[in-house]
Amino acid sequence: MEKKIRIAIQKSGRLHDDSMRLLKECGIDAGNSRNQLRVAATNFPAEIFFLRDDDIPEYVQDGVADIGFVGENVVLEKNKKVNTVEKLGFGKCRLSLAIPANKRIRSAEDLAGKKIATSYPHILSGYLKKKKIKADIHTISGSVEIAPRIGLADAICDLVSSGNTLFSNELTELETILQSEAVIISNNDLSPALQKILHKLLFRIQSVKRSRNNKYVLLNAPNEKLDAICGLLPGMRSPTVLPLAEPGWSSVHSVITETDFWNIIEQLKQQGAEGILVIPIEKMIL
Ligand code: PRT
Ligand code: ZN
Repeated sequence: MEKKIRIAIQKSGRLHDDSMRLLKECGIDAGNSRNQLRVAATNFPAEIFFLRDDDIPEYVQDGVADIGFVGENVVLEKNKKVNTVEKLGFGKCRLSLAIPANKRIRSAEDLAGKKIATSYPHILSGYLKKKKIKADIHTISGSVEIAPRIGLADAICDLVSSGNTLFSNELTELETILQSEAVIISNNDLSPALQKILHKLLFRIQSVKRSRNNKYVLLNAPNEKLDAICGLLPGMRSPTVLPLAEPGWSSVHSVITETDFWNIIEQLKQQGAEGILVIPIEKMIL
């Protein structure tokens, strides 16, 4: 029988939809499977397991699943023996210390002797130890943000993304302990057959990630400006230049990255580019 890689993803919660979408964009169809514990992909040697995110590192360590999609924050907190093999670019957040807005606490050092509520005792104790701060960690599993208001703690250490939760609980961020995003973890002893499937999956994921960060650009340029315009457009090798029916003009095609996108577009316009079209890329294979 053909070997299948067992992939653990979050059953429901913040990472579920993005994980399923990424698999789909990699051509791995797991159907509409939310209510099942596990489902076989129809067109890739994979089985998808739906689990609570907190359990994923242990299942991957123990070989119940071969790989898992989970937040880096969970991987570091659970501290299991697994390999982190790829960052996924979604589920971005930070683990931060926060304090009631009215407290006279200016830095993490001022938390010495104070009580900090968190669901991340392992990461927090490592951080405090490194900074030689002796504080009292109070572990709670949810609604950490209300702990100061009910007198349970002087500060909290929790995940933040937009900052709305802190704001509506009158808490201010003191320091960021960790930047996190969803990652792929793998079991330490994958067989060669499973490693091969993992590489195939990683190759597809990297192509999808690259395509999300890049756009395809088409524009018209007067021939005398071609050098300047091509200098702004590196492309995968170099830009493609095709003559237009109108004499003295060419069509230029290239790929630009999201990060310098507007900057490059403005410079292209300054150099006389016209009719600029920007198109999303579905897959980008190097
Ligand atoms: O049921 P299960 O155990 O699987 O899920 P869960 O409830 O433990 O986790 P879930 O779905 O809430 O989060 C899964 C993962 O998403 C986390 O481990 C992080 O890696 C990632 N993630 C990204 C976040 C956030 N952003 C986030 N903002 N996880 C939680 N939050 C919470 C945070 O704890 C706080 O309560 O959202 C609130 C803050 O958000 P803002 O936007 O108000 O700052
Ligand atoms: Zn959880």
